[in-house]
Amino acid sequence: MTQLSLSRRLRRTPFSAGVEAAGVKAYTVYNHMLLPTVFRSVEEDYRHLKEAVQIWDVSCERQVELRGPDAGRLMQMLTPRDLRGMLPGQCYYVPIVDETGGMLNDPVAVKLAEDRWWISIADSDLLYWVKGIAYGYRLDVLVDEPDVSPLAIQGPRADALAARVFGDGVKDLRFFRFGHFDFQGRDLVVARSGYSKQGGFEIYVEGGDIGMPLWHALMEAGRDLDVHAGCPNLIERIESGLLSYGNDMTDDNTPHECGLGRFCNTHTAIGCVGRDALLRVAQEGPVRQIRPIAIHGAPVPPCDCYWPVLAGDQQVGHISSAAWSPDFNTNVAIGMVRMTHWTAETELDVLTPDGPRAATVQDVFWN
Ligand code: THG
Repeated sequence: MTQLSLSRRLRRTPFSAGVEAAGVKAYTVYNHMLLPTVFRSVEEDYRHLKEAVQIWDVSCERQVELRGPDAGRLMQMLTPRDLRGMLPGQCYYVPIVDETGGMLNDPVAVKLAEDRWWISIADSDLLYWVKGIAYGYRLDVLVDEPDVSPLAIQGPRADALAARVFGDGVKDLRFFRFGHFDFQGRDLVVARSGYSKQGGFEIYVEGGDIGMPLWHALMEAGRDLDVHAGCPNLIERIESGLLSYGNDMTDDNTPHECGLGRFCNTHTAIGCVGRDALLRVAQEGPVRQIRPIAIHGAPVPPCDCYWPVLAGDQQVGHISSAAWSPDFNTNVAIGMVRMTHWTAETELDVLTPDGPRAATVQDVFWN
């Protein structure tokens, strides 16, 4: 079996001791930090996530903190989503684009106060781009990566578990809103959000020292709920259409190609550095776009490179993520498909490492 050589560059997290004690079987590296990918098996973890509740070490969702009078102005320079209506206490899923309109990241922006934001980043070194803009425009803002490590509670029993540790008030949180909750005398930001469609919360754990105490408290409180250590699940996130930066999109894609046009208000997002470039695609629409694709036949192998998508002998796109779905009894996949072939029910072929497979463009994701 191939192994990953651990070292200081592959940063451990405040919860690594708990993750190891829970028997983590595999990791990936995300923002130069360990991210568990398997505990029992991807399929067993999937079943448990959909039926019970899991605690996820998603410390790798690092925060880029903006602090100072120009924090809001800087945040709007980064994204084509109009942030003028956003209030403290809200989280927004925001495409981040460069001057060509190319995707640099797809984080969750957390507005703590008018002059203080966290950008909860996906896997790219966004800090340098943000620091460069702040410096180049001489903005009055501090940009850094604080000691904040998200811990997620995900699954249908997440409300029950969170209430036992943070009190019933946590159940009143609306989707993509956060509140402040006490844990052992510390004030923690807790949001109703997370990288699954099973529901749950994300705790922005400020100060690594309370990481393991919180981990133990959640595990103890959830014993009778059958709480397990878990992690973002490949099958569940493809079924749900949750995109993965670096897998399903890169700086070669516009937000519109990624199906993130609904998170763009390019006309009114004044100040966004990619605005001029995006005004064109916002008007014309993209010529290729992310689509849910069912790949027929037996379970496919892991997708660690683009798999060409063909119409006859012409390439019309590629698959970037794929997995066997036990619940839908088909291989679920995320692909980028040209306009000529992106209509639902279009029959295509996918060149998998196991050979060509019939596939069908879906109308919507599976969940
Ligand atoms: N939570 C937090 N930080 C993160 C992630 C997260 N950073 C890395 C990565 N995940 C960023 N990518 C995503 C992708 C999708 C969503 C969140 C972060 C997401 N999307 C929902 C959807 O598309 O249905 C909701 C979007 C909305 O309606 O606003 O949740 O998971 N902290």
